Amino acid sequence: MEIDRVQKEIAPRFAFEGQLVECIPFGSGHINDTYRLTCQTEGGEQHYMLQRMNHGVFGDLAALMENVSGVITWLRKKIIANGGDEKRETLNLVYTREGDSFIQDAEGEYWRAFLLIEQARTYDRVEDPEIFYQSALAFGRFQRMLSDYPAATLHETIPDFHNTVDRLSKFEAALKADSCGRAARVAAETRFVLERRDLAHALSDRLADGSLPLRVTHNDTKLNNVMIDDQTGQAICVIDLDTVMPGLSAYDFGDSIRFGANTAAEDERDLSLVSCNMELFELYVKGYLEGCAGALTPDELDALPLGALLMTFECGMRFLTDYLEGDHYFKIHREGHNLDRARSQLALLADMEKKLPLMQEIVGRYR
Ligand code: GN1
Ligand code: MG
Repeated sequence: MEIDRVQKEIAPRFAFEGQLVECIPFGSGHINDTYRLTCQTEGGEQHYMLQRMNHGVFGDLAALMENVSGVITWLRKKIIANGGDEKRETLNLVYTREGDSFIQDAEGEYWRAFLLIEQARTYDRVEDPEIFYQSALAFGRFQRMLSDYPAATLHETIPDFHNTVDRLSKFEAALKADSCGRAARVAAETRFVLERRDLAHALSDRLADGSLPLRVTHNDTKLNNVMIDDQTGQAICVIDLDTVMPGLSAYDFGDSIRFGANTAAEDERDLSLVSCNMELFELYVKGYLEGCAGALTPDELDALPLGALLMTFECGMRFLTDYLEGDHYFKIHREGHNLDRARSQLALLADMEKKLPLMQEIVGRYR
C-alpha cells in the first residue's frame, strides 16, 4: 500500500527529526499528492509535509526545485531582516540525508519535504470575509517581497502557463483531435469560448507592447495556497511555490478573485449559485493594494479587473481541454468533474463580464 511504502521507503531518506509515528494523506491540491507526517521527538511532536511531485505536469523538476529553494532562501532573508518568524512565514524545505532538495524513488517518482506550519490551516472556501482580506494582504506582500528578486534566474516551470492565447490554441487542438469523442457534448461551452477570442488577447497584447511590466508572480493564488493562523486569524504564509515565474500582477490578482470571490465552489454543478461577489472583490482589492504598498504602476492597476476575467476564462478553457483529452492533467474525483469545473468557470466569467465596469470603479476608489 502506498502509505506503507511512503513510511518505509521514502520518509527514511529525508532528514526528519525523531521517530515517524503517523503518515496520513493531506491537502486538496489538483496536482501533487501530499502526506502529513508526525515524528515523535524528545521535545514532543514534529510534523512534516511529504509531497510526491507531479512529473507529468512539471517537465524539469530539478529546475522547479531550484526556483522553490531560491525563492524560499530570498523570503527567509527578508523575513529575518524584518524581525519575523522564518519558520512560519515561509515554507522551509527539509533536505534529504544526502543534502538534496528532492529524491527520485525506486519507482521513478519524485518526492520533497517541508516543515509543516503548526497551528495554521488553509481554507477551500471563504468562510469569513476577513480570511479573504488576509489572503489578499499575503499575496500583495509576497509580490512586494519578490519585487527585487533576480527574475532572470527563475526557470519557467510550465512554459506559457498564463498565456491565454496559447491556452485557446491548445483548446482548439483538443477539440479538433477529439481523442475521447467528447466534443459533441460540449458544443455550447465551445461556442462560448470561441466567441471570446479577443478577450484571450487582452493581457498578452499589453505585455507584448510593454505597457504592463513583467514581475515575479506566484501564478496560482488560490485562497487555499495561503496558510491562516488558527489563533490570530491572520495570513502567515504563501505556499505552493511551484509556479513562481515571471508574470503579470493581474494574473495573481485575477486568480485570487476567480477562486475566492466566487459565491460557489470551483466545481459547483448548480450554475445558479455561481457569481462574483462584489463585496469580496472590494475587500481583496483593498488588501492586495495594501500588501503591494505602491509597487504597481497605474497601467497595472487598470488591468487588475481584466485579470479576474482572463484567469477565469483561462481556467475554464483548461478544464474543458482536460475533459476533451481524457482528464489526464487535473485530478478528478467524479465522472465529468472537469466538465463541471469548466461550466462553472465559464458561468463565473459571464457574470464577471457584466460586472467589469463596477470592478473598474472599485479599483479606482483604492488607487
Ligand atoms: C492547480 O495545484 P493546485 O490545485 O493549487 C493548477 C492551477 C489551477 C488550479 C485550479 C500547476 O492548482 O493552475 O488554477 O489547479 N496548478 C497547476 O484549481 O497547473
Ligand atoms: Mg495548491
